[in-house]
Formats: sequence, C-alpha cells, structure tokens
Amino acid sequence: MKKRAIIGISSSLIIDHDGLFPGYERAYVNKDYIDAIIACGATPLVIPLTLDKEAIKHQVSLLDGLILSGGQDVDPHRYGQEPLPKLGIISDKRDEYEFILLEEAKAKNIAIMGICRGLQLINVFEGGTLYQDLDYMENSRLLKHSQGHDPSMLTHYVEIRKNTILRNVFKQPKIMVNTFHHQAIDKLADDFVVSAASSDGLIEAIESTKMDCYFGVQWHPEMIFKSYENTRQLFEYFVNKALK
Ligand SMILES: [Mn+2]
Repeated sequence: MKKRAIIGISSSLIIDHDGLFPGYERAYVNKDYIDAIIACGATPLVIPLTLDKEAIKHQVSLLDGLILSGGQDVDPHRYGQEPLPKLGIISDKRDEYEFILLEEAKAKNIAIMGICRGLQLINVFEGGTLYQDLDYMENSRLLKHSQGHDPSMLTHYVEIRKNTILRNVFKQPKIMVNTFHHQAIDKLADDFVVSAASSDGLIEAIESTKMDCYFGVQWHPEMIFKSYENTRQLFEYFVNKALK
C-alpha cells in the first residue's frame, strides 16, 4: 500500500446556542478541509483545542503535515497592540493552543500550511504584525476582501511573485481567489517573503525562507478545490511535501 500522509487540522470551539445543550462547547472544523485532504490521497486528523502541552506534543508526533485553519482574529496583544474598535472576535485559548501546536510542528520540521487566520497566526508567531481591520490600512485602492456568500466563488486576483514556491505550484503569474478576511498582514515576519499580493498591495500569501514547506495563504483554497484545478495543486503540493 502506498504510504498516506497524515495531515493534522487545527480546530476551534463552538458554543451551542440552541438544541439540547445551550452554552455547551463543541470542538469543530469546517468539513471542506477534511474533504480536500482526502481527495489528495492523505489522511486528515482533526486536532482538538486543548492547552495540554503533552497531549499536543503527542498529537504532532503522529503528523506528517499541519494545516492551521481559518477562524477568529488573533489577540492583538500577541503583536504588542491594544484592541482597536474594529477588531473582531478573539479567543486567547485558541491562540495559545495554536502557538503550542505551531511550535511543536516546527520542532518536528513537518510541512505547515496556514489558511486565512492560519497565515495571520504564522506571521504573528514569527514576530510580524496585523492590521486589526482593513479600514486601518488607509488604502484608497483597497479591494473588497469580504465577498459575503458563496464560498466557492472567485472574486479577486492575486499576483504570484517570481521565484516563490507558490509560483512553482501554480505555474502562472496571476490566479483568482475567494476572499473572507477583514484583517491583513502589516509588518511581515523576518525570514518570510511575500509570495502573492492583490492589486491593492495587500499580502495574500507568504512563505518561509528558512523552512522547506512553511507557508500561508489569505484565501480559502479548501472551499474551492472541488471546482478549480489550480487549488487542488496547492493541496497536492502540500501533501507530497508532507510525505518527504
Ligand atoms: Mn483577499
């Protein structure tokens, strides 16, 4: 049997509002991540939110790759700022859990991909900062980055820079993506380069210059992989790297 990569997906907590147990906490992740990994011949494992370092360490020891999934805003105190009025919902528990997860994944040198919040978390973890809301960018060319409904629709272009991993994966200078973010990278972390940007100059993808497969994208490839071949390429690249 061909070896299958095991890909961990970070998850979140959701509070049940109605049903049998109002106020009850549940561990969850959007199913698209799971489907995308399986479609690429790998095995997904949802990593539940916990602050137990030993449990996280053990979980990461089972993995070949880690996806940091989308979700809440990162607490601005993590990058030395007080919260501004347009900051969204934050979760200090999830920040702490994913910081430990990322630290362990880096220590084990496995493939790491950040998606949306995941990209932002990587940037903050590595010492970069975020715009707490796109309004704080004071950018008159700013595109619409919250497209609203239909996650599988492509709504803006990103330009993929030369000599980057992403360019190698997509093999073209420009692709169209979906977009669901109200924050963006401000100061880029050291030892990272911008691998894609939208026409308003906003950073849409980054990659490490130090580690082999450690990158993030601001869009949601898992929501469009069924319809667009070039998104599948990104997951296939990631899964192949995880196997090495
Ligand atoms: Mn965008």
